[in-house]
Amino acid sequence: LTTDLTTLSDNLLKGDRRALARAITVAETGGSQATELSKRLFGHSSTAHLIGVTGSPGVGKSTLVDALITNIRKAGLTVGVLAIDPTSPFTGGAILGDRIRMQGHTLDRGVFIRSMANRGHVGGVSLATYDAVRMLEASGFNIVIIETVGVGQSELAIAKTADTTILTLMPGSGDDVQAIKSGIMEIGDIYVINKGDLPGASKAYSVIVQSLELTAVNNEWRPPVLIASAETGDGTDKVWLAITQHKDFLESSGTLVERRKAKIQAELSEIIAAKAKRNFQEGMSHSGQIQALLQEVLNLSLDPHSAADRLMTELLPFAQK
Ligand SMILES: Nc1nc2c(ncn2[C@@H]2O[C@H](COP(=O)(O)OP(=O)(O)OP(=O)(O)O)[C@@H](O)[C@H]2O)c(=O)[nH]1
Ligand SMILES: [Mg+2]
Repeated sequence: LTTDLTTLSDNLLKGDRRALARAITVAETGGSQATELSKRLFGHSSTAHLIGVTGSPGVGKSTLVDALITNIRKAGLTVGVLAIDPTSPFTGGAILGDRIRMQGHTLDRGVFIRSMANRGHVGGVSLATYDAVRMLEASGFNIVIIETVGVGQSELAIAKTADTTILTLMPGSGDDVQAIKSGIMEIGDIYVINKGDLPGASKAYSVIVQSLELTAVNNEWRPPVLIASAETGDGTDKVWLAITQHKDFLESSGTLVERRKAKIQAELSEIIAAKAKRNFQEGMSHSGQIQALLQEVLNLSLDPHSAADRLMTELLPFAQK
C-alpha cells in the first residue's frame, strides 16, 4: 500500500497524467490513503494561480473556460481544470474536444480536465477539492481553474479559495437580479456577461455596473465588468487580460498572501469539522462517556449545546483517532 502511494506520487510529480487522474480519485475516495498522499505531495504545491469560475447553470462557464484555455496556452502556460458538480458534462462540449482537436491539442499535455463531485458538501469546499488543486500544482500546471455551478453558499466558498474569482452571468435570465439579491455581487474579482451575442447584454451590463458601484466593497481593485461571447471567443481575450491584471494586483498589493491565509483558514476549518465529526461518530460506539452524555440529554438533564461543549473539551481528545 505504501509503495503504491510512493509510486503514485513519484509518477505524479514527473507529470504522468494517469497518475494524476488516479491520485484525484484517491482524494475523492478520502480516508487514510487520501491523507497520506496529500501529505506526500504537500511540499510541491502552492505554485499555480487559482481561478474560480462560477455562475448559474448554463450561463456558459465551461465554454468560457474552454476559450480561456486557448488564451492560456497561447501565453505559453499550462492549465488544469476541475469542474465541480457539473450539471452538464464538461467535455460533452463537442466544443472543447473539437477545438482542441482542431488545434492539434488532442494530446496536449499542457491541459488537464477533470470533473469532481462535491455532493453533500453544502457551503464548503470539499477536502478532496483542496487536495486535487494541490495535485494539479504538484504535476506542474501553471494555472488551475475550478468551475462551480450555482449561485449560493458553495460559490462563496470557492471565492474564498480562489486567487481570482470570475462571476459569469448572461443577459435576460434575471441572473443579474438574482446575483445581486443573493449578495454574491461582492465575490467577483471579474464579472463576465457571457452570451453577449444575445439581446439584453448592454442592459445587464448597466445593472451589474450600477450594483457594483453601490456595493463598492473593494476600493483597491475595481472589478471589471466584461461582455463576452465564449462560444465564438469574442471578448474572451479581455477576460484573460483582466485575469493577468488581477494577478499582478494581488502580487503587488500583498493581497495574494492575505487571500492564501484565508484559504488555509477555510481548509483547516473544513479539516477540523470533518475530524471532529468522525471522532465523535467513532467515539459513540466506543466511549461509555459519550453514551452517558447521550443519556443525560435523553433524560432532559442536559441540553445538546452544553453536551457538545463538554464533548469538545473533555471527551473528544480521548475518542479514537
Ligand atoms: N449564444 C451563446 N450561447 C453560448 C455562449 N456560450 C455558451 N453558450 C451555450 O450555452 C450553453 C451552456 O454552455 P456551458 O458552457 O455548458 O454552460 P455552463 O455554465 O458550463 O453549464 P453548467 O456547467 O451545466 O452549469 C451551451 O449550449 C453553449 O453552447 C455564447 O457566448 N453565446
Ligand atoms: Mg459547465
